[in-house]
Amino acid sequence: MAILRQPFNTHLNLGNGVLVPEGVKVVRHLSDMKDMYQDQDAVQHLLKDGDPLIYVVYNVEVPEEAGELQHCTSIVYPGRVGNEFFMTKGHFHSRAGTAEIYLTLRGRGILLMQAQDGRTATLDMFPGSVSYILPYWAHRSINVGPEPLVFFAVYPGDAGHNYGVIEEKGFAKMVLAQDDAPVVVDNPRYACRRT
Ligand code: S6P
Ligand code: ZN
Repeated sequence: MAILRQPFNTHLNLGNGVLVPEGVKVVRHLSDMKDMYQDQDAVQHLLKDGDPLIYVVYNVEVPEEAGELQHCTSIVYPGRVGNEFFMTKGHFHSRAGTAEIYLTLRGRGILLMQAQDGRTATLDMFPGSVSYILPYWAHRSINVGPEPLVFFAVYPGDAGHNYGVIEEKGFAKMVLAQDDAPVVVDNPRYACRRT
């Protein structure tokens, strides 16, 4: 007999982004994404003193099926690797033609996006910003402020995550601190990796 499902609430702490129940928790340290940062000397230096926590995601458990809606909160901690701000790995969706919405609750961030043809776009993330990520665009969130960047995301149930392209090629742009302010610059390693 099929299990009858019931509508359900999850409690979102608007201050720190933690969900109760916390669902499936994903934790990423620097060692999980060390090749994604530009300054490899800075990576090694940081890893010698420990392995900084970069971000945590709390995912409400929902079937990965069409018609469902995945939803989760991400908390990207403040910090830098050299001059590069802490950031998420970034991904396309496995079902690439699926959009996503990010509602920022706390902190300051830059949402870096990239189309399959290499075009890029950025949006500012700030409390109350509702960012629409287009279908077919990869996306990465970068904390450019002094406190945790917290945002709530909703996306199709069967979207999935494709990390491979970004792990291999990176994004065409990167976000660096210049005099403590974020600047979006070309990623010099991106062109090399395309050949
Ligand atoms: C899922 C959505 C976010 C990210 C999260 C971590 O589609 O875009 O929940 O998964 O911010 O980023 P990443 O790139 O490590 O999955
Ligand atoms: Zn996504």
